[in-house]
Amino acid sequence: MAEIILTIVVEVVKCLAPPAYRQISYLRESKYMSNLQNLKIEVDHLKSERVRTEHQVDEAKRKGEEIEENVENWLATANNVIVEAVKFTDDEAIANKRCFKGLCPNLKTRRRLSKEAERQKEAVVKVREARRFDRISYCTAPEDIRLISNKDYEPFESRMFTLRNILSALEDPDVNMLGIYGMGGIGKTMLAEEIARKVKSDKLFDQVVFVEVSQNQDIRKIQGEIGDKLGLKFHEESESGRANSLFTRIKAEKKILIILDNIWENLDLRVVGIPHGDGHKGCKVLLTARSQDVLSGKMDSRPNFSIGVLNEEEAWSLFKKMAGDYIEGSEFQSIARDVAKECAGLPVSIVTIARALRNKRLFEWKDALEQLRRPSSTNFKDIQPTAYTAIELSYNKLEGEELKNIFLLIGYTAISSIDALLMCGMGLGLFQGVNKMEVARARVLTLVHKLKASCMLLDHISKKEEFFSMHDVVRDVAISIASREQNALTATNEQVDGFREWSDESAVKRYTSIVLHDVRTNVLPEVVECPQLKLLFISADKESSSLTIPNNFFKRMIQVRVINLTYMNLLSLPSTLGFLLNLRALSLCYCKLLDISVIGGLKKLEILCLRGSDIKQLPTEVGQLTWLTLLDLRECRKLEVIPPNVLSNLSHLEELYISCRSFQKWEVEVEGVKNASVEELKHLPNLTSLELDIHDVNTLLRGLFLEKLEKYRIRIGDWYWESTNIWRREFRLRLNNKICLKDWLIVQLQGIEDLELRELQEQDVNYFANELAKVGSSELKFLRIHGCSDALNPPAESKRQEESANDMQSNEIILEDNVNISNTLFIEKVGY
Ligand SMILES: *[C@@H]1O[C@H](CO)[C@@H](O)[C@H](O)[C@H]1NC(C)=O
Ligand SMILES: *[C@@H]1O[C@H](CO)[C@@H](O)[C@H](O)[C@H]1NC(C)=O
Ligand SMILES: *[C@@H]1O[C@H](CO)[C@@H](O)[C@H](O)[C@H]1NC(C)=O
Ligand SMILES: *[C@@H]1O[C@H](CO)[C@@H](O)[C@H](O)[C@H]1NC(C)=O
Ligand SMILES: CC(=O)N[C@H]1CO[C@H](CO)[C@@H](O)[C@@H]1O
Repeated sequence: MAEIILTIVVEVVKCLAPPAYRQISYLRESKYMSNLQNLKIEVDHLKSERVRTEHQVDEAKRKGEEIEENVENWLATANNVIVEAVKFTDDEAIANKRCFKGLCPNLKTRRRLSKEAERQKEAVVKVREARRFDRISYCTAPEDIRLISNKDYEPFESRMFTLRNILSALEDPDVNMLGIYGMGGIGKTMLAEEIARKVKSDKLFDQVVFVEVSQNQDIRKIQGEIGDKLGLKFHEESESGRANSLFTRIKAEKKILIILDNIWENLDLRVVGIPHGDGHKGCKVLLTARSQDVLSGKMDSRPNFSIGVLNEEEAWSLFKKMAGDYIEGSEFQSIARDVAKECAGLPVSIVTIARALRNKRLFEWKDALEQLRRPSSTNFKDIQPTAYTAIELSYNKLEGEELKNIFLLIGYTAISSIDALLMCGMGLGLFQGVNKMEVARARVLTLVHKLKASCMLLDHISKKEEFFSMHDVVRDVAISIASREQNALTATNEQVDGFREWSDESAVKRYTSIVLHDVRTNVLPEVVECPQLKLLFISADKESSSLTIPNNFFKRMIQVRVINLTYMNLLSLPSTLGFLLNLRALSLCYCKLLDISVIGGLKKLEILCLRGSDIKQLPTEVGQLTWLTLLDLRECRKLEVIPPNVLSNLSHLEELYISCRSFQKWEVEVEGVKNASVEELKHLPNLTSLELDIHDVNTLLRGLFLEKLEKYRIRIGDWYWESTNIWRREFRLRLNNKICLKDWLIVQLQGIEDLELRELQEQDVNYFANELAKVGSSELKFLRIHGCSDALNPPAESKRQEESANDMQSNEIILEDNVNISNTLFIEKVGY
């Protein structure tokens, strides 16, 4: 292009100028032209240099690198000179066009222009030559987006406490790896991010690196992420090579915190290349996981901190923030509060639901509440997709079918005690290769512990080991999975009312479990065809326990193995119950019962629970249930008759509970009388757990040997009967000084853990003391001995005062913890 213009210009000038003048001006002209041409050439060179540089800059930027300052400056300068030169040449072109019309610039101007062209050319060349860079860009650790303040973070009081504890643990020089655990969606990552921000702003660490590990822990990716954040470029291909570079790079940091978020299994820090512990004291690692086991077992982090659900006010405040503050005080307020409650303090639910309802109309809120209150097993996934996915993931990660099945079972049955779980689990045959109750109990405890450690179960509010609870949202997920994978039906009163499902025969036929909670009205059909049914739970509403069961109800559920009916009116127990030849566990707790002799037909029955029922008589037919391993007659306050030889016939019996104001009419001797005798228990070879209250000391047999028992709770005399399950070897005796125990061996003291004696005569106390000293009592955890009643041996008023001044409990001693009592210590303390 430039060439063409030039030629034309030269031609034009030639024909216009007179010859002599033409000569000089021609020389000038050609100088000018060549200057102009040179300028244009140089500008083009510079332009392509600029483009080249810009490409390099773009590429570097794409890699997230920072551009060197001199490069930026050069580009700016180059731009300036190019713009200037281009303007100059453009103006010149315009001037030339005018020249066609006889408006050529005069000589003087032309000389000036020529000089200017030359000057500009030199400037351009200078700029071009100045382009000498060692490099265009440099790597930085880009500011981690997580470390930028998050306005969504809510400083909840309940979390602040944990946060402060974690921060102070991080300052502890002895701590080098610590963990946070909690269920999916509880906000572990949020908290970890907040910690990262805090330590960064408080300058607790020079560097903070946050890496998401997640399920399919990919070592290369983890290395890459840490490397990126430290501005480290790996030149090695192999994992171990990269680990070495990373190791060296991290060691160069004086104080560094590495947060590994969302760990699912053991992650070998050395394989990744993270120095820790004595390898590099300045490097601390913070882990988050859903399972405590991963933290303390596999990773051996300590201390570890758990995060629980938000309290109601915190939940509400988060909910408002997400749904929009306008709901406070608006017509939405009350329904919004109800919706928020349904999220049960789980942040992931609160956030997703509140966001989804933002700016929605009232009827949409109402609909959402309805769905949340009664999620059908199939639509739950749609109501709370995020929570669902989070929890389902944890479910999928549970180790082994047994654990998964137990989790689902707890979910859809809403069982909350070890005992009930044991009964159902045994009844369903869930524990492979286990046929002893004691072994099964240990298994159940282990499984429940694992579920708690995975945060799929929570500690019960009572904090007792025999109970547990499940978060509502987790339960909804369990029900949903159980419905899909196992055809389990779960419904509560509202859903049962006008229950249409019964009429869908093909659906009913597929059910393997039916669980109906708090049923108020008689909704059960006369017969249900459930050939695959394994488990049936029906609990009536406690207040209106008039719920009955049609006589043919059980007729077509021949495979059923577990039946649990609670608070029902079973005065006429359906005869079809007796046909259930596969039934292993039957629980009729708190039911109205009259004649239960039909259960004599349940030949395979292993577990029978009649706790809290009002039976007056244990039918003789129970004696035919020779496979029975567990018989629970707790709280059967009306039970008057246990026929003789029924208990003794139950040769497989392993656990027997007759307590809490249950049967008291034990016969003193077997011969010639009609009620059962305590003596019969001696004939149960496999009895390992026994709970027994004996009111009348006279019915007590001599020598109740308990050496085979793993666990017992035996109380003789007047006691307050609390209805908790037994967990250890406990013996309580209150004699009221009625009889003298000398020569009676009542209980095997070996291995006893809890012993309480009241109102015994001195010789009896001595007897126990001697026995205890003989067998040793290393397992004794609780010992309480009260002396003889004051009526018999009244201390003088003055003496009593003096005593209570010396020893608050006068002649009572309570020793907790593991005590090793020697004979003398024992006697001394008692003060006899
Ligand atoms: C039976 O169901 C009731 C109510 O759902 C429950 O409390 C109890 O633990 C269950 N018992 C067994 C043995 O499953
Ligand atoms: C004891 O069990 C046997 C079967 O083992 C049975 O025939 C007998 O009737 C039972 N006795 C009583 C008193 O139930
Ligand atoms: C008692 O237990 C032993 C050992 O577990 C077993 O061999 C035996 O068959 C059991 N006896 C009865 C009557 O269940
Ligand atoms: C068992 O004892 C109760 C109360 O003493 C008595 O009413 C009942 O008749 C006895 N049982 C039998 C089977 O005789
Ligand atoms: C605070 C906390 O939960 N600490 C526990 C962490 O794990 C160890 C076992 O590794 C327990 O002993 C701590 O009690």
